[in-house]
Amino acid sequence: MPETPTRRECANAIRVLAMDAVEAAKSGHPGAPMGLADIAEVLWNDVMRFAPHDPGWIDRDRFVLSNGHASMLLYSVLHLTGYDLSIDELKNFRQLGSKTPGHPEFGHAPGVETTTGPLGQGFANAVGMALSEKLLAETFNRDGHEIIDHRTFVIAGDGCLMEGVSHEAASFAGTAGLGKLVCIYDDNNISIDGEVGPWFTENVAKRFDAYGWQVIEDVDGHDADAVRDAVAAADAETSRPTLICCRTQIGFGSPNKAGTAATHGAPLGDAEVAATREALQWPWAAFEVPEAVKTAWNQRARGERLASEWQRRFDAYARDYPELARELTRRMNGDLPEGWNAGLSALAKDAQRALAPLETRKALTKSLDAVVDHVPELIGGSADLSGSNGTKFSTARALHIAAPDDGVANYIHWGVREFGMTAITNGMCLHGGLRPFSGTFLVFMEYARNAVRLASLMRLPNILVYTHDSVALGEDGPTHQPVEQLTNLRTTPNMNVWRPCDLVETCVAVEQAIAQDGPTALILTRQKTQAQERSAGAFEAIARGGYVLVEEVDTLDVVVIATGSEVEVAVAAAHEASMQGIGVRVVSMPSTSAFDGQPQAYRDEVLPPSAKARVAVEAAHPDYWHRYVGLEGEVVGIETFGVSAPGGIALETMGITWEAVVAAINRVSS
Ligand SMILES: Cc1ncc(C[n+]2csc(CCOP(=O)(O)OP(=O)(O)O)c2C)c(N)n1
Ligand SMILES: [Mg+2]
Repeated sequence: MPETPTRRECANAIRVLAMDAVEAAKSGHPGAPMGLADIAEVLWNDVMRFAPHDPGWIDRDRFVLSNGHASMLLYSVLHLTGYDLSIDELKNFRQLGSKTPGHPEFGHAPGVETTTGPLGQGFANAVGMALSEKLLAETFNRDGHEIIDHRTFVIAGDGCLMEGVSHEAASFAGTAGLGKLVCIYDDNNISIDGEVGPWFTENVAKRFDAYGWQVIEDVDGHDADAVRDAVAAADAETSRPTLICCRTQIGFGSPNKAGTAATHGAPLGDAEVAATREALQWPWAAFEVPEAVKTAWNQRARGERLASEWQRRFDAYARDYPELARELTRRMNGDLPEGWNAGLSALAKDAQRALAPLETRKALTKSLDAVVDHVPELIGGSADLSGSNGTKFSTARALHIAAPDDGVANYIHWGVREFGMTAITNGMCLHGGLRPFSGTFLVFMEYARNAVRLASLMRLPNILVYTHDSVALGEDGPTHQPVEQLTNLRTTPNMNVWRPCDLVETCVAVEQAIAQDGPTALILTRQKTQAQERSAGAFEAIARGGYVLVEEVDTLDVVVIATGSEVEVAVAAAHEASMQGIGVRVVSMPSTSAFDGQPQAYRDEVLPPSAKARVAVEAAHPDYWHRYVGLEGEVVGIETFGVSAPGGIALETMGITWEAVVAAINRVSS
């Protein structure tokens, strides 16, 4: 091989590494990395600005591999360009404890910006990253100081562009005018079942054109110059996102399997690997990359240059705008400002004195009003239910609605796009610098479900507001009345779930959500709830997720656990039971996830192991509560779909009444 390898030779390094790693793992997806290798070579060697020695450099271009099954493309490139990802990690592709899991996972290999694999969501994450870049640039850049100025690149395959979430996100990105977002479409005409003709025929280019994107069609994805020219055209367009449609051949280089679905998700096999090596004129052994190719790929020196050049510009910015520079650094580090929660604490104290009934969704608005000005990185939104969700705080400046003079947007009308909204806000969390919260009805969490799961898998500090949290929402009926969703959220690993009962608990829930570095679901009522009286001790204990709210008599006969709007039901039942001579303790449990994280001693104090007579009440599926009430306990819940009727009647019909709780108390105590 000559001193300077050709571009094709550099790209072939990706092809063989991908093919070899899949062979070694005896599983994986060689086809897409082989098909995309020429494009990746152009992106990493010519186009993107990044710093392998400093993967967290805040002004790096972001890259998302939305077709996450092509993970070996990303791992190969990260290895070759000089990220801290050794060849041994590539040899350990898909093995336990490696940095190279089957699909790219955030937090494993440096340079992996998000977890992808569930098709289409990476695309939406990229939209979120580009949106964050735009909003942060508007907030922090000053004349002559373009301190935030990076692009977001995403590669998406046929699968990603078939998935509905990419349609939602593409539509939003066009509307939002994300000029620094570039999507490269791997148009290889193949998905798992074969040539896509029978199931994917629409004109993708026309669709994106209709979304308001610049579309560059018919690019030969194996022609480096053509790809580079297309990216240059994308760069030149500043007000629209760009889709570059690249025709590629899946499994490029494999003499007998290229262009077929056989390369999609299985090792090529020894014979075909050998034949491919031959066809690519790549005589080197598995995982061996010749020095000249390594040198051509290594981007460490360029990355150091780019990052230090940016650092010089940032230092100048910090001299001219020291406060802005400090603020940007704080926000990108994910630190909260000094005293950020003072307003919330004051509101909670006032509310504890005032004891006014209120919908907990309206309690959310009050809580937000008490905190948003102190935490400027908060950015709200709703999927077309702003008024219903209570997400729109009084100083909200809505994207594309607020006058430019009002300042940078801190509120987004997401339109009716729950999945897109959630996957996009995941991308915003990944980008850093903004803290999104967004709302819909609890029942429509399911539309967004897999993005909720990925927020949890990645432990992103995404705040998910879900209102109209039970059959008590009333007349909209069973299609809108959640039953099984709370259990679903609570059994999602890493998810923090809060279902506060009144304004005081809502203040605490919002505070905990903001303080978290993982995801939180805030579950709120449509209807008014009573404000609960509390001792000073109970007030302090709310943050622990579960605490003794009411102790009716001296003897502890029965513990009743309740959340949200059913706390008042439990309190009424406890009162009645005490008249009957049964000693009842009411435990308010706004957050099982927070409560479960408390020391055993505290949990035993609230739910004494000896107190086996227990009742839980929640207007939702009962099963989750058996872990708190045990086999001897009872749960007053809802096991069927709801009914179309006014909220009070719906609750009564579904058996969520204080009388039902009293009956259960009597049964468990007898
Ligand atoms: C949401 C989701 N559904 C299904 C899958 C399983 N799956 C993985 S790749 C794939 C086909 C994708 O086709 P394409 O994007 O064209 O990939 P290519 O075969 O071209 O590499 C499917 C169905 C998935 N990963 N995510
Ligand atoms: Mg395809």
